[in-house]
Amino acid sequence: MSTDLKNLSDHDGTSIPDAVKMRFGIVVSEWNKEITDALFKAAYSTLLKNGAKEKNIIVENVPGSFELTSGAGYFAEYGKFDAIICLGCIIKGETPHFNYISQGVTQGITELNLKYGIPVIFGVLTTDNIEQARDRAGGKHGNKGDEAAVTAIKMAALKDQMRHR
Ligand code: DLZ
Repeated sequence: MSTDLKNLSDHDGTSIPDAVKMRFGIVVSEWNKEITDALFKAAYSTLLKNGAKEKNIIVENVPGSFELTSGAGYFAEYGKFDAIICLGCIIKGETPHFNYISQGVTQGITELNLKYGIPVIFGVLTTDNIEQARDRAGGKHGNKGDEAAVTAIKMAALKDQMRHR
């Protein structure tokens, strides 16, 4: 196995489009709150850092990662957003629950992307333990919330660019 693990949040800030006119929805799962709070804070500040206005960032919580699909679906159905960011953390336990929740939310978010044509971003950690989650929520492997925000901005800009082509 490679030991050359790079910090996943090492993106080139200069290549991120301006988010000043973009509107975002963020759905945050309450399970493993220590982690999802850290993901949220990073995502929110990355949006602001790239020009998004506070009034254009709408945040809602859902109980667990499984509910991210319906939460994001409500945003897509009833709101007007350039991108929706889903943040969650699923940690392996003693039962196969982990697999069902992970599969459910992955498939659910994929379907939302196809159904609504709005970028719905998968900012969900799926880890073996809390340490791996901490490493990816502001630790040695960066912050997945930051990456999710960058992805949201890039996909929203890409959609806008295609629409005006
Ligand atoms: C039930 C459950 C379990 C065991 N583990 C997690 C987890 O690690 N991360 C997470 O986000 N949610 C978990 N949940 C809750 C489910 O996502 C969901 O909220 C419930 O099954 C109710 O639908």
